[in-house]
Amino acid sequence: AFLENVVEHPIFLRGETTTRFIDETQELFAFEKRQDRATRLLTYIADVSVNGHPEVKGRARPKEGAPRPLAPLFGEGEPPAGSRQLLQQLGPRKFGEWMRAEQRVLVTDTTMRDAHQSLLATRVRTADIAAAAGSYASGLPNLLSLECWGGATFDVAMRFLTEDPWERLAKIREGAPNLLLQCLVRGSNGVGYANYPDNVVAAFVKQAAKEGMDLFRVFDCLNWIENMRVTIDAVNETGAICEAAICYTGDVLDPSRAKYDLKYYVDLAKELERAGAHVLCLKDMAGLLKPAAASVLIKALREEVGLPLHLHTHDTSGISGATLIAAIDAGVDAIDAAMDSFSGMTSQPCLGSVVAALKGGPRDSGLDMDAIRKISLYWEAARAQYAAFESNLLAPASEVYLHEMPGGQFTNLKEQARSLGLETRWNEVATTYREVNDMFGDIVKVTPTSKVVGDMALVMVSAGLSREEVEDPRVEVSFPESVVQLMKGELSMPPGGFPEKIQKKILKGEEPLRERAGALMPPADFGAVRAELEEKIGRLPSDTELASFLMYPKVFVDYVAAEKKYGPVSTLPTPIFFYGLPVGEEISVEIERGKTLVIRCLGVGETDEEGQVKVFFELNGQPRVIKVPNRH
Ligand code: BTN
Ligand code: 3PY
Ligand code: ZN
Repeated sequence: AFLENVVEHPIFLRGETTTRFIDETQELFAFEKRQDRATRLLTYIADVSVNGHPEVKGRARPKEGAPRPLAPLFGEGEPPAGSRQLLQQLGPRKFGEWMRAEQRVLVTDTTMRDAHQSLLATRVRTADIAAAAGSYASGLPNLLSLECWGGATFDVAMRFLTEDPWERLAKIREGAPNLLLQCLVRGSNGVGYANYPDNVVAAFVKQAAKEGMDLFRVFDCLNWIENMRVTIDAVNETGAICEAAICYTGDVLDPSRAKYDLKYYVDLAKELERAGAHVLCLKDMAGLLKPAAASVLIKALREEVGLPLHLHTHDTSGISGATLIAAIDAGVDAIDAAMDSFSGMTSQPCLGSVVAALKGGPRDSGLDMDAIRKISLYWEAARAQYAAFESNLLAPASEVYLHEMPGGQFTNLKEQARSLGLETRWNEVATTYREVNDMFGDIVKVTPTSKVVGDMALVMVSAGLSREEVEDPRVEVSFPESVVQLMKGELSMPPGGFPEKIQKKILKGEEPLRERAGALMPPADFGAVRAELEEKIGRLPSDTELASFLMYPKVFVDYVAAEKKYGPVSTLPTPIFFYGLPVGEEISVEIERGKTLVIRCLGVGETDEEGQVKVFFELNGQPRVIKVPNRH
């Protein structure tokens, strides 16, 4: 091993060795194999430096020399008391009453969840998210909440970022002890894409509340309240705020979309109030709510129900700022917005601009413009690291009123279409998406139903199938599995069911469910599942690990294996995580509180006959050599 280290050392290879080479080059003596955390982390850095990260392969690279994001702090010591202390004081029911009585517009910042889900394929890492928590806590203590968890973040954290979503929650909780933390839960689909047994969803919610989640926004992908009750009840057992969401679709002022008229929304709202919600959310996931419709709908909802109303929208059309102002004039209690540098397009409206528009008026949010600007600058620098995940969407698009795709899906589906060679046929995909919606009975499209409609649209465009052909019983169509699941009623059920003819064809004679899927599933036996997981990971799993496994059995086990191999990669700065450590550069990484590694890369050797490459490091001043395969 020693000789190998000599002949492969960059100094040796460059022919720059002197008589002092062996005496002065301590890393030549580094060949121990202890697989401690530091070694695993070095192995990861070596591997990604040599091979690159598969997630950014072939994609745009961040600009050279971009500044490292530095999260600002405002003031010294403990942050001022905020919405979280108010919740602890009042409890969730009274907190809702306080929201409703409040004159100020209450603001939720979505940057940590929906904004990057909608702009950067959910790829923003814990390191960048958690770093900002203290900035919000000290600079914007009168925010209503930070939406920072749930939705697609849970899956993506484990699947693509090799990190634990619960660790993210813990770090945000620690950084922002004064603000409500908010998450998105897909009713009985949890934070996944399928139905789970009732006790799994309930246990998940309980665990999240225990780990510090304060506000659960609960929706169902077809607005089916039966599918939301288990989640609503579970939230109400925890002391957290239960915010029940109605997904907005169609156009409430358009008589040709009468299925989704004012009565439809008001009835749902009343039912959710009866179901035990503390807050009502109007969730406009695609950004279809036009200003005039917002005026009418918000007024009606606030007149007909006693709950505070929280509006969520997306700026895909470019007009959502006007929608927010109309909603605020109509009396909406709270709004969602994204920090300026993460706003617009498929994301939420621009937080700073909305706050500025309200300044000095009767519904002034009270948020500090200077703090907003500084926090936005932080996010701007953080965003620059994720150039690989930027979509090429350059302008707002009124075509959203045609296809009605949720903000988070729009750019994703475009990317999927591109990978299928349909890049130049996007207009067909968009039109077909709408046709599938109409064929399925004009349904709510939000995760997971939006994915099903997207799957079907891609199949039709790729195979050149028209709606007539798909509906024709004589034409053989191979339907995606997700479409079969939807038509069976496994995700949720639309009021009045799916159109019978197409449902029959898709199910090929199989009967659809007559009941809620979650009620038909046997409850999970947590003891048995825990034992199964222990067997799989070779140690006793924690409660949060069990909850992850119940949501995503395979993704979680793969994550554990990757973490075991590579160590705590979530602690690496984002450029290092995706691109490795450039030769000559040094980083310090806090792998746990008080335990910091200082890592410098000294050089990368040649590839040997076995295809292995040595990477030379200095770890806390000590030389280390790591061998990794060259996979090029
Ligand atoms: C996993 O194994 O699921 C986590 C992904 C990490 C893969 C590492 S990143 C550097 C190196 N390059 C690869 O292609 N794979 C590894
Ligand atoms: C999700 O379910 O992830 C969503 O963002 C739905 O809008
Ligand atoms: Zn959204």
